[in-house]
Amino acid sequence: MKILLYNPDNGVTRNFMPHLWMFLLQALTPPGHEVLLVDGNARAMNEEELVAFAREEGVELVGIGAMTRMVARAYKVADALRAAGFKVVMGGPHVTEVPDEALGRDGGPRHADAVALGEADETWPLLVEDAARGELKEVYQPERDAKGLDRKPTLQPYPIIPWDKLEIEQFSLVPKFLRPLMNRLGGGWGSFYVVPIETGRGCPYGCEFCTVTGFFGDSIRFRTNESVVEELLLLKERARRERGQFAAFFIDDNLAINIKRVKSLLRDIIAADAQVPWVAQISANLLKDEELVDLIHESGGKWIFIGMESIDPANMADVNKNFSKPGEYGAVLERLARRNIYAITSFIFGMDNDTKGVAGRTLSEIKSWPPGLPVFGQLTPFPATPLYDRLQKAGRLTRPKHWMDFAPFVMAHTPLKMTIEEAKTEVKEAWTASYSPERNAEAVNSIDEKHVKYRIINFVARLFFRGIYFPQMGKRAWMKVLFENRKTISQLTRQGIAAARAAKKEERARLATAPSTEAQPKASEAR
Ligand code: B12
Ligand code: SF4
Repeated sequence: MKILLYNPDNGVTRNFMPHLWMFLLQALTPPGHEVLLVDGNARAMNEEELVAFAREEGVELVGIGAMTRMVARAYKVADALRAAGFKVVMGGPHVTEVPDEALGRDGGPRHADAVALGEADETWPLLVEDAARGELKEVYQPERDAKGLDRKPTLQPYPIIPWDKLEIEQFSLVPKFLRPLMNRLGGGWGSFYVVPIETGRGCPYGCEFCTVTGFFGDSIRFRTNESVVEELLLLKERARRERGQFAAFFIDDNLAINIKRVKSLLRDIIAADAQVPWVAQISANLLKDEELVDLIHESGGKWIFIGMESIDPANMADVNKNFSKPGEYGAVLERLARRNIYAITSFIFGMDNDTKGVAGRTLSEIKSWPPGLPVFGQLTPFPATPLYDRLQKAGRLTRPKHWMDFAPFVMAHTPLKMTIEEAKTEVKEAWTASYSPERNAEAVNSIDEKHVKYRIINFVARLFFRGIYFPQMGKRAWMKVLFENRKTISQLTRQGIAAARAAKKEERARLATAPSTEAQPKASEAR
């Protein structure tokens, strides 16, 4: 049977990195079936084009996965495919949280023939075999334990995702028009991939707005260190073979949730020489451990995503995230920066204690920290979260099915101390000020005691992150950004050339003063 797995485009981050679920389910598909992957973020197709593609390819089953914010788009695609006679199964967080919607059991139209609820690692092979026999059921759900909860996959063993062979050209982060130039610059920068790798699942913290504790459970399950190390070695081998740049995004919700275990993983990565540059999500409270931060550095950690949410402790208490202390954020970021590790700091506006001016207050705090990549959003009640239930009970949801008419950065409930419109304005102000050419220059200059490569990396990352709020997908948009930031670009170029010359000079001096065996070519080579 030919299966198509489809991920709808999110309209924002586009091809930032592949979605793990598609590659994982492909690896878990029983032998004898062929799986095609289409990520709408990297390969845009409208409904008609997708239907035509599925027909041409002779697809017999379509699997669609979606987060809440893409689910309306996912339903549209599913409707078109079903109207054309294809069997459609949907999975992922949203359908798990609101399964009746996809199946049309809530009075609305039906969008899927079947849904796979929760973690599908063990149900997917059964579903595929049922579909192949023409016996697809409506609902696939993990078996239940004695307490009536989903029995979660152990992640041991974990399937091999062949990153060394997979076709991922569409996910290169270097804009097409810049590739020839970047190739000429060398260093493998003509292509740059970020690849998702999970090392464990589950989070016990239960923050009020988050779906993770509900979906993956509060008990954490880890892959073996060996299987993670093997996956990293595949990436490293590909990077070497293709002379390209590959980074890993450890997508665990909190990589350091078990300090002892993460240290042992990082030590094993170092021992196996499996380091690739990596990014991971770690909460601020776990980054106080100096030894951990040393290991992050030694194992290739470059950027840490920290869900800071708010600089107001009252807001943190409101959303059950008291374990993360705003007063400690500065010290945590300094600790990372001392090892040249920087942070992607995520903030939420529109919390119940937020008032007008929250953007300005947050920005001035951010400016007192080492330069990171701040991202901003608004508090969103995702279905099946404690936040959703609280707001619903209080009658505060203004758009209870906000996902069906998705509006970027528009809240679905009214915060207590500001309006929905004000919250949107604050988010916009925060993005605009954080990635303005002036702020980019200021951020880069604030680390002028560091090697120029760190300033360049910081600057390039800022240009990409700016694109999350101000999409800059085409050549024109990029040219505009480059033009606006021309002063910083020429400053960094001058500094980069000077640093390269100094390094060469130093190397020549070193060779000149080195013992003759090292400095002189061997007699055989000289001839
Ligand atoms: C990586 C990630 C991202 C990446 C996404 C890009 C990418 N290429 O992956 C980035 C960093 C960009 C991102 C951004 C956002 N994210 Co995010 N993200 C994640 C994260 C940490 C990991 C996703 C993952 O790969 N998980 C591992 C895989 C194996 O799990 P899975 O996807 O759930 O798939 C399993 C099952 O669901 C099922 N399955 C999934 N799809 C399908 C399809 C079929 C057909 C079948 C049969 C089964 C199936 O099978 C898989 C194996 O069991 C999750 C949290 C988490 N732990 O999952 C949040 C999460 C998905 N994100 C979330 C959110 C809210 C966001 C943002 C909206 C945040 C914001 N406010 O801006 C943005 C929006 C993104 C966008 N622009 O659209 C929420 C989604 C909640 C919801 N109900 O939709 C999550 C669950 C985290 C949370 N805090 O609640 N995110
Ligand atoms: S926000 Fe992060 S720490 Fe809080 S429950 Fe979700 S995954 Fe866990």
